Amino acid sequence: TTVTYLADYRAPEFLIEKTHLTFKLHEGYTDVNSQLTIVRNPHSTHADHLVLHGEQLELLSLAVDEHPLGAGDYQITPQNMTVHNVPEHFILQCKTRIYPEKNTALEGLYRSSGMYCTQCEAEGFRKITYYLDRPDVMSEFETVIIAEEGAFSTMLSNGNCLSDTVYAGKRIVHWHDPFKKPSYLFALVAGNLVCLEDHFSTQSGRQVLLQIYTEAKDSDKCHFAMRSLKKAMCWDEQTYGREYDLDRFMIVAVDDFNMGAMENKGLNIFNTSCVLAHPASTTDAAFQRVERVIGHEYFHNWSGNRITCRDWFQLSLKEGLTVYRDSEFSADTNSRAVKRIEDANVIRSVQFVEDAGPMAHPVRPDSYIEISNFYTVTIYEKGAEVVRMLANILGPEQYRRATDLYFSRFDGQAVTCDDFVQCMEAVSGKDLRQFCLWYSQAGTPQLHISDSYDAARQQYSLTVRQHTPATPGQTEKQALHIPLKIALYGSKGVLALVIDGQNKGTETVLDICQDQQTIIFEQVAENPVPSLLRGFSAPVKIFYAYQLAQLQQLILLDSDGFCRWDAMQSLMRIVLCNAIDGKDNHAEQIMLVDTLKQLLADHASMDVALLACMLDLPSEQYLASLYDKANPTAISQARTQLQQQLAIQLQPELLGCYQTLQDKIQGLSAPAMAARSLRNRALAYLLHINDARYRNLAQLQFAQANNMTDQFAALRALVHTEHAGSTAQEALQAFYQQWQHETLVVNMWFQVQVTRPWGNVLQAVHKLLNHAAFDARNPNKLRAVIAAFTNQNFASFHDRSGKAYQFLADQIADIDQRNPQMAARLLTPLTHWHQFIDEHAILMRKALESLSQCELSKDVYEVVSKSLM
Ligand code: BAL
Ligand code: ZN
Repeated sequence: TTVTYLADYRAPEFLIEKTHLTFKLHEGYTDVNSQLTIVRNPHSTHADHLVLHGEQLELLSLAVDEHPLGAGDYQITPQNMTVHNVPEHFILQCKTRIYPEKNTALEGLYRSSGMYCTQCEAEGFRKITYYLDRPDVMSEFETVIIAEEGAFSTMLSNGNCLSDTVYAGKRIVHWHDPFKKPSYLFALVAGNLVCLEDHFSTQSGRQVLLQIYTEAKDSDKCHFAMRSLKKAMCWDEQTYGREYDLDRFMIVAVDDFNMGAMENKGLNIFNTSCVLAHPASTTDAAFQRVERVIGHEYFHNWSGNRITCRDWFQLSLKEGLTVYRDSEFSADTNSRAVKRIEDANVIRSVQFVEDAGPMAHPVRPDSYIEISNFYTVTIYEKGAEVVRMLANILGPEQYRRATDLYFSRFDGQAVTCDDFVQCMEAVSGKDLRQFCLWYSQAGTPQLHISDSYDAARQQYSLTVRQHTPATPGQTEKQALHIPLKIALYGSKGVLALVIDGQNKGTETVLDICQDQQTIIFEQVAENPVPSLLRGFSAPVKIFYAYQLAQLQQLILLDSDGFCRWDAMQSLMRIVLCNAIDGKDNHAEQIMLVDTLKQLLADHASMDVALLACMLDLPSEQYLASLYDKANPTAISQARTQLQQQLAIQLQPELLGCYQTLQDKIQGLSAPAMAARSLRNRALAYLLHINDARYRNLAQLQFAQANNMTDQFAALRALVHTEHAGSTAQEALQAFYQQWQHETLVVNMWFQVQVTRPWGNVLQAVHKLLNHAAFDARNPNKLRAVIAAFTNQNFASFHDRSGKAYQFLADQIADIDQRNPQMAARLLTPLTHWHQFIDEHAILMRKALESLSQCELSKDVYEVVSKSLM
C-alpha cells in the first residue's frame, strides 16, 4: 500500500483543456469513448510521458492525434496508463469498456435498480475512463449519451442540453458544461424517472429551470426539497451575494448511494434519504436533514465547484466552508440555539472521540492511504468550526468582504486552505498565522480555567491554561489562537465587563493565544459566575469546577442557549459520573430534579425546542470519552437508571407537558416541530415507568398520529421499553404492514429494533439481516441495521461476551468484498478500543486482528492497521 503525502504535491505535468465523452449504454456493459485535448503544463517540468489514472478499465483502443498506438507506445498497470513520448499539444482518443451492472462499490458508473448513475468524488472517475483524475486539472466537458430508443426516459449529464435526437433506433443526448471543472464533479444519469419542475429567477433576473428527478412511486415526495432549494438559492444571494450560473439545476434521487449527496455541477445526485420527504412518512428530523443537505449541495456550486480544491488534503476548504454555510442556513430557518447545540453535540460526542483515536488527523491532513477515509467529522464539522471562528474574528461585515474577495480572486481555480485564510487576512489586516495552526494541528485543545475574586479591589480574574494532547504522529503541540466568548453573571443578572479600563459590554471574546494567560475584570461588585464558551465559540474542551448552584443559575438564567444546555449537560454529567464511580449522589440528584422541575413547569415561557434538547442525557459515547478507561456496562446502567429515576420524580411535570402541548403540533412550522420534540421526549421518559397508563398513551398516539414524527416516536417508546411486551410487537407489525412499500420508512423500522436498549439485540439483528426487506448491497440498509446497532446501541454493542465486536468484524470482511468505502466507514466503533477497560479493549482488538488476517481493500486496511498500531 502506498501513502500519499501533502509534502509531495506537484503541479500536474499536463492539463486537459477539453474533455469530450461518449457513453454507449448497452445491457451488461458500457463503452466509453473519450477525446481529450491535452497540453503540457507550462509551469511544470518537461516530462515526455503522460501518466493517466485508470482502474478496472478494459482498453479497446488508443490514439494520439488520430494515430493508433501499439503495444510499445504505452504501458498499463492496475492504477495507471503511461503513454510514451507525447507532443506538447495533442488529442488523445481512448475507448474503454466498463461494467456498471457489476459495480457493487458504487464508485464510478453503476446501476441502481435499473438506473445508471455516477459517483466520482474523490477518485471514482478513473473507473470510467483514463484521465488526470485530480482536482487541480479542470476541463470543459461535453458528454454524449447513446442508448436504445425508448430504453430510458431520462438521460442527463452536467450543464446545458445541446440536443436530444433519435437516429437509427438510438437516442442520442448531447450535454455541454461551459464551466471548467475537475473530473470528480462529472455526473451521468440514465433511467426511467419522473420530474418535478419549477423556476427560480436570480437576483440579476436570469430564469433557472429547476428539476428534481425520482422514480415514479416517489413523485409526491419532492415538493419539500424544491421549496428548500429555492430557499437556499435565495439565502445564498442575500447572505453571500452568490447567484446560480447555469440555465438549469437538476437533482436526481438514487436509492443506492454511499454518501448523503453529491454536488456534481448542475446535476446533484442525492441519496433518497436526503431528498425525499412527505409529512405522512417523514419525521421532522428528516425534513430538517433534507433542507440542510439540499442547501449544502447547492452552496457547493460556489464553495467547491466554481472554486475547488488543489488536492484532496485541502478537502476542508470546500467541506468546512460549505458545512458552515449550511449550518447558518439552518440556523436562520429554524432555532439558532438548537442548531448550535446540535453542532456542538456532534463535535463533542463524535469529533472529539475521533481526535482521541487512531484515525485522528488535522483539518488539513498530511497524509492518507485512501482519501475516502477522510470524509470525516474532523474535515467537515471541525473544519466548519474553524471557518466559524474566522467569521467571528472578522465580524460579519469583514467576513462578507473576505468571502467576496475569495470568490472573485479564485473563480475557476483549484486552491488551498491557505489561499482562503489569506483573503481573511487581506481584508481584515489581522495576522492569522497562529490561527492557521487549526488547519495543521490535530487533537482537541483543552482549556483549564480557574478564577479568583478580590472583593477589596473589586477585581475578578480568570486564568486560562491551554493544552492539546498528543495525537498519532504529532506529539508536540503549539498554543492555538482560541476565541473564548464569555459573560459574567451576578446575583441580579449579567454584569458589565471592564478590562484594562475599557468597557466591553456584557459579552466579550477573549483571544487565548498563550499556554497560560490571566484576564482581569475590573469594577466587579460581587463574586460572579462565569458563562464560558458562549455559543460554543471554539471546538475545545472546557474544564472549570462549577458548583452545583452556579450550574443551576446558568441553566435557569443564562441568555445564551448553548450555555444553558451546556450547564445542564454538566449537571447531568456530574450525577452520571458519580453513579458510574459509585459515589454518593444525593445532593446532586436533588439539584438536577429540582432544576428540571422548574424548567418543565415553566415550559410555556421557554424556547420549547431548547427545553427539549435540555432533557437529553449526555450520550454514552460522550461519557466514555471522559474516562481514561471506560467501563461501558457501568455507563449504560447509570444512564438507564437515571432515566428511570428522572421519569419517576418528574412524572406530573412530564405528563403535564405532554398534555398541554397536544394542541400545538400541526404542520411543519418551527413551533410545531419544537412542540412535537418536547412532547415526544416527555413520552419517552414516561415509558421508562412500568405503568400501563403510559403505554396506553403511546399506543393511542401510535394509532392516531397524522404525521411520522408522532407515529414513530410512539413506536420507539413502546419498542424501547422492556415492559410493553406484545403491545410493542403488535405496533411493530402494524407499522411494517402500513409502510412496507416505503423503503425509507422500512429502514426506520429496522433501526428502531436494533437500537432497543434491552434484551438480546444481536439475535434480533441476525434475524433482520435475513428479513426479505434487507439488502446487504444497499448502503442505507447497512446503515439502518449494522451502523445503527454498533453506533447507537452502546449497551448491546459492548456486551461483555464480545460477540457484537466479532459480529461487526465478520460483517465488514464480507461487505469489503463488495463495497470498501462502506466497509471502512462501518469500522469506526471498533477503532475506539483504547477508550475501554481491558476486558473490552482486548476483545475489540481481537475482532480487529481477525479482520487483519483477511484480504482487505485499501480502505479497510488503512483503518485496521492504524487502529492496531
Ligand atoms: N462532496 C461529497 C458530498 C458533500 O460533502 O456534499
Ligand atoms: Zn459537501
